[in-house]
Amino acid sequence: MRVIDSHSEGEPTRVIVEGGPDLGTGTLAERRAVFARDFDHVRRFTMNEPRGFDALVGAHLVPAVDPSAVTGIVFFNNVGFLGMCGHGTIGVAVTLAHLGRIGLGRHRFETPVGTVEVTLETKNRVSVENVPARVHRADVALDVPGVGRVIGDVAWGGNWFFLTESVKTPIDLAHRRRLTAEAEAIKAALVAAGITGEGGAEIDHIELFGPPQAADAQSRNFVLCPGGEYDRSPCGTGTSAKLACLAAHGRLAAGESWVQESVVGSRFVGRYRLETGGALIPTITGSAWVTADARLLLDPEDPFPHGLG
Ligand code: PYC
Repeated sequence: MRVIDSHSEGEPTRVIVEGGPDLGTGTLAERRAVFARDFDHVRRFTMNEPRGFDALVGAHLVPAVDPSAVTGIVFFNNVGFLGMCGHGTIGVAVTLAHLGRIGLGRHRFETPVGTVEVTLETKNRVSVENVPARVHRADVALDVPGVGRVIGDVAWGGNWFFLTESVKTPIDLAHRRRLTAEAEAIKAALVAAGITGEGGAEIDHIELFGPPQAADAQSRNFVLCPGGEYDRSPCGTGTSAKLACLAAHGRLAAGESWVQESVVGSRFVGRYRLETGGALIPTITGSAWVTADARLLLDPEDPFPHGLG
């Protein structure tokens, strides 16, 4: 299997460019289901140690349904599959540019949760106009063992998030273990309280916010991903969900910029527009850099053919 690795503002993406599974010709959501049902061993092979590690997000490129789109993408991680992935979309765009498959300008990518519009501004700088974001429940109060009372919103940005400013632990790498434990406790409390996204969907990302360190940023975040690792970037779908919350609380107007710092100090710039009918369309801008063009190998005698996990 040939893969190209990159990182988007610190968060890694591994794009399968040759040797990935044939998922058929259904919708992207159907092809994600085929991947999960028939090829989960490929996900584990690509993501797990010793070839991968828990923070890595995978992207499998498949032919788009709509011929006006450059590619379809199925995103996955160390424990399963994602709807959309903002940092991963930036990584795919920079990877396709690296391969000479796209040039500067606007392109459409299909994902299991909708089509996104990607603008390659330079060989590294990308804006992603995401699927519509929305708040499902605002100002949810939650009593979290070991953390205390937390107030937050449940919002969609391409994945489901619980977003809160209640946790007062400093958002920096020195506190990453405590932040992880607090976010995991919030996730468990949401499950215990029966709080979900729409239609009972699991809230699989927890996003904690604190003050920024840079004078020109608005906020700093820590995002717990489904597999227990934290996002090194500010999280594209998480920043999209944040924009929906800011709009719902009257804290950010359409067209204004929101500079979201990550726990490592990298940043995405977010803004949104409102469509006729009210849908909130976020745009996230950030950069990615290619780090490897590699072949993943499997020795038939390897006792752990699909890795550990
Ligand atoms: O950037 O949307 C994102 C993302 C989701 C999980 C990790 N990164």
